[in-house]
Amino acid sequence: AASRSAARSFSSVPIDPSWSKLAQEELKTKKPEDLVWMSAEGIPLKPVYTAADVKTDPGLPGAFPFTRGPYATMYTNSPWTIRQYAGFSTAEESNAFYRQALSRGQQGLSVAFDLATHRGYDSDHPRVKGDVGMAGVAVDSVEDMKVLFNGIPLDKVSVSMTMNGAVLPILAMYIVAAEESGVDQKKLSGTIQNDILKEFMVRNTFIFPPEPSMAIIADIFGYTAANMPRFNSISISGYHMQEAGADAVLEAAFTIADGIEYTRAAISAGLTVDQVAPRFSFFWGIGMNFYMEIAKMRAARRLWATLIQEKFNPKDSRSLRLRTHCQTSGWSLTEQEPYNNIIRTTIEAMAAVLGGTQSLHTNSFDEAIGLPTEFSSRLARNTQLIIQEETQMTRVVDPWAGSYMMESLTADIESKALKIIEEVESLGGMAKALATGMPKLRIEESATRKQARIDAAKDVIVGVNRYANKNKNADGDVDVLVIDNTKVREGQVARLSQIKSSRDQSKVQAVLNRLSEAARNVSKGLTAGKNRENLLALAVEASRARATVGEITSALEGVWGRHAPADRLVTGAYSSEYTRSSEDSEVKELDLVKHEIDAFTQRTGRRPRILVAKMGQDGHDRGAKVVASGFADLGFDVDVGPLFQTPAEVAKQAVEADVHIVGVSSQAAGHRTLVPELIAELKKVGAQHMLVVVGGVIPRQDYDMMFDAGCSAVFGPGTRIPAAALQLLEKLKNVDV
Ligand code: SCD
Repeated sequence: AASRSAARSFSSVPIDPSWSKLAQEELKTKKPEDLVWMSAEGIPLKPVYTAADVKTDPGLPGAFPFTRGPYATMYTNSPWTIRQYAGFSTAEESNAFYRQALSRGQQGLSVAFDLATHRGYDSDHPRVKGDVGMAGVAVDSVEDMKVLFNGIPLDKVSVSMTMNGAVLPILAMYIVAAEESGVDQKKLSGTIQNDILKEFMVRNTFIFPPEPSMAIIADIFGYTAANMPRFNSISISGYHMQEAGADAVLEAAFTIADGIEYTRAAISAGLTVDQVAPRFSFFWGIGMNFYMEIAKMRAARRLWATLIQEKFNPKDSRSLRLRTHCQTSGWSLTEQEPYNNIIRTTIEAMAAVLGGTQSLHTNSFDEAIGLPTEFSSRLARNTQLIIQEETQMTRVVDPWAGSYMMESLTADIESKALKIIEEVESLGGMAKALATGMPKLRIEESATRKQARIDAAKDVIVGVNRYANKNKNADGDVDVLVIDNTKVREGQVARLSQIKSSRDQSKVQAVLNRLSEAARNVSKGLTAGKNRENLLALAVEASRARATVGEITSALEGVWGRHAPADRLVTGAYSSEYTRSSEDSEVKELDLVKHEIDAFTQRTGRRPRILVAKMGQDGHDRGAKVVASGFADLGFDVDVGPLFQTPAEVAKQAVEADVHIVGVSSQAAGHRTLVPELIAELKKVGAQHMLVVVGGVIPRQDYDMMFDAGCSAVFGPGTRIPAAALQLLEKLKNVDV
């Protein structure tokens, strides 16, 4: 314990001496340095800041280096866009939801597609049985897209689409749906996420390998620059890095480094920085560390302006202006005492607004449990309306400017992030850095350390690791939206066959052949517009001819293949952080786990072995990775299955590795279909003795269904890793292994 508290003292952090004298009287035996708090980013927050801490003048909003905001007048002239991310089930149902939201104060749309669509599969593909319509809306063709926006004026309402893998068919279908409703693409305003680098890093809804994926992005830049002047061609996203466990510095650094890489990709494709950068946009996650998040947004704007100026010397000042969307942190929401999430979201929304966001999504309080209902969506939207219209917060631009603390923190984040950006650049830029695995591992290590701090109650989460309500029913039952996945799928399958029987098949085939030809030319290194066709232009033609998402994807996949990532696991980070952060009693719990593992090993001749599996198209793997790292550090043998498996594939791997436990991680509602199938598959191959446990976002209502199917345990969000390990070791005592 003595060495641990020594690690917490910060005698090198400069503290104002006059203040220290004043403070000493109140502190009695403590020292002023004891009040310094070290953030996850490794930035010390001091109890008091003075003018001596401020080294940088932030300048004016709307002017280089844009620390204070991309626009001069900001919200005083035009507030941020209230833009809630939504989509579920069928295009009809999502359309009705959008229209209602717009009538109740929402200002822009943001479409969530289902995982089948993200990964370029039509709804009738056997791999996506559990995914259709679940975590977003199912879209297979331009006919679905037309229904999705029916009655919504696309020349007036800006539409953001979160799509990265199947970005060509989806953006193409959006263009064609608008065109067939009488709106020319020139008039379309909105944003396509189109950020593949972070998919390879953390979000995992890629389809093709990195090189052709970057070619797709460059083609989209080229096409939108020429034809869609009001459309943002990319949303360079740090949000998903934060959700995967990145701290604020890692999030800012890797995102800006991604932006630099995309600018380079555009220039190599023959475009100029000023043709593309003014229509780049960004996307931050906003978590609970209030000052840090505001400072991150200010620092990121300054970094972008400075680095783009330095590296590409644009003529148009709009190329230097970082405009961003923000989303409150999904990860900070808890399943326990879900109404606390309303408060968390409000505080995070305030940080986004004080940080100067252009567009904002506020989470619904029930998102750690399941899909939001009409009630919870309304509360989430009203959170923004109240901040925008009741609080007068919009009356002043960047009110934090000149705060000793805020300017100092902004500069600290800037300099720390700059170091990481330089490290990425020295590896040859983000695409090359990604190939080394560096960014992914840094984020996973940060996530694992965070989990250890939470398990040790060093990072407090009210209602989870402190002040937990012993009365489990105190909050009553929270409703969640339940999707009838089978019904959505049947509807989609019927529409698909109707489209396929009514279109001109030879026309479809001809354009798909041209797509494959263009894909081969991409592989040969030819450039769009010069010696090969633009992929998005071809996808637009294909969509007009009623080719489907799956068909357009297959035409490319036939040439490029589907990307299968290699993976590495973080080791040592969990146990070291846990030991450093814990009180002695909690460290003893680790000894207890080790003791039980030894007993198991004595009894059976080998260590307990667990396969951590992900099924369906759900690529959210932070939970799976953290659990795998934690269990490995505790002394389990851990196998990590590849992403996107079918239940049969998981059963096969479990048998081959002869594991004792299969741990399924589910974040996107696939468990209802996939877990019972897995248990059936295990029986089929004679592995009914294996314990199946499931963890992740599992609504309370589904627990009985999981137990009835044969699960041994369900671990919701907030489960401490040592506690889960002890529970499993206890259960293994009753299993003949
Ligand atoms: C703005 N304008 C002003 C002004 N402020 N004019 C005068 N004075 C001011 N103070 C003008 C702008 O120039 C612009 O005009 C117009 O008003 C709109 O403002 P904006 O700032 O461009 O705002 P908006 O249109 O809302 O665009 C914001 C972004 C855009 C640039 C950030 O990219 C965007 O909306 N992104 C949203 C991304 C998103 O929803 N992502 C969801 C991801 P011009 O147009 O003439 O310039 C969800 C997700 O991934 C979830 C997790 C998961 O699934 O994994």
